[in-house]
Amino acid sequence: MVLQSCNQPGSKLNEPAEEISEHKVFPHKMPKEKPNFPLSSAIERMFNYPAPRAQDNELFTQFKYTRLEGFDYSNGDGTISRRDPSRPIKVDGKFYIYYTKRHTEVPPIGWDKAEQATDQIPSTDWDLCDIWYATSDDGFRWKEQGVAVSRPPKPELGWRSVATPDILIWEEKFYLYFQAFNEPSGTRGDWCPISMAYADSPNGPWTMVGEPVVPFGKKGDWDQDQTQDPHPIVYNGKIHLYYKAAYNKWPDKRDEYAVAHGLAIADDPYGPFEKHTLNPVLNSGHETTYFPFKEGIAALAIKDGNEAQTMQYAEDGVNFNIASTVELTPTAAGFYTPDAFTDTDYGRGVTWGVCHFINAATDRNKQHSIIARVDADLSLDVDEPTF
Ligand code: AAL
Repeated sequence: MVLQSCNQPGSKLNEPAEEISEHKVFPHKMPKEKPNFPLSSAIERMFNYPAPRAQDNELFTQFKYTRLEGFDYSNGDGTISRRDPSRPIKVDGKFYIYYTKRHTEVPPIGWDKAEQATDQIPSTDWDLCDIWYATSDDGFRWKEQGVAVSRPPKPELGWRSVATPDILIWEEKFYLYFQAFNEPSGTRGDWCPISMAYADSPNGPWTMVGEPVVPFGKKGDWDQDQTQDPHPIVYNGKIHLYYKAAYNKWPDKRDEYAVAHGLAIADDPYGPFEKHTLNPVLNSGHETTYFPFKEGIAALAIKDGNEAQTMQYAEDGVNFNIASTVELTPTAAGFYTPDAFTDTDYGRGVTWGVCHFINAATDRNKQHSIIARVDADLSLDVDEPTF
């Protein structure tokens, strides 16, 4: 039997809906372009995404997690923690990650009891930490190599904790940006600036600059109390460092707490970093995850804010829009992004990285975090750059 279309005499059943000129009801076949008849707001804004169907959208993905091999956690008793890893880099065929490591006699007592913290008792999971590093041949099995950047003696910047690093490769040298604490994180929040250490090799030795490289904003600015979660990318010939700050009457009124991300740009890894006049540039996301994508920069906003759990894209690296909504997002993710350092004019996207999981909700008395691998499908068909 030959099937006849009921639309028009003689038309084929599989004819693309957008070619049926009188069609005024949303067609059965998803149009690529926005139809020019009235649409509901929900259907209208589907065409603001990179593709109306999520499965065609290059900035849509699901995430897959794998536990890393090679790390000891003291049976999960809360005395050893690893969190906030940098993006992996590959040097001489080996992957490197840098991360916050806490190894304390007792687990953290909690930010709300921070006044009871001592030089041995941590307030939060990222208090009394150093920056460690590990290497791997395959991104799954890791070998912890030792400390990369340790806390300097009191009262030098970072004496209380150094945490949340990310890495930049610039003119064949290595730069670790991180949070430098001079007080336990706690009731005043994480009042710390971003500082930096540099090395000729990914194995160190690392030299701390000992001062803030992305200082706080001036009193009254959104980032007046902190600069956190550095995420550097070479873009348009300059170092673009994305960072986070918590703001809005916090910590006086913790329930009004909000977070946003800013952008600071420099010609040199030592700075000066000039803050973008449009800061903040991302309105949501508790940690920073950025990578070059096509001509622009893509970002993952994880938790916190109206646009939490979204992938975003800015063609100019500054003006971000939602590209997709994603779920089960990786916390504090750093993706393997070799073209973050090559000043690419066409970012290739990412397929895997590292992130952390925290057990705070299940057993706060043994609070600690573990680093995991995350796989994603956010890549374009572009070759991996070589150094
Ligand atoms: C993390 C990051 C920063 C915060 C704390 C440690 O996930 O956002 O590093 O200061 O939590």
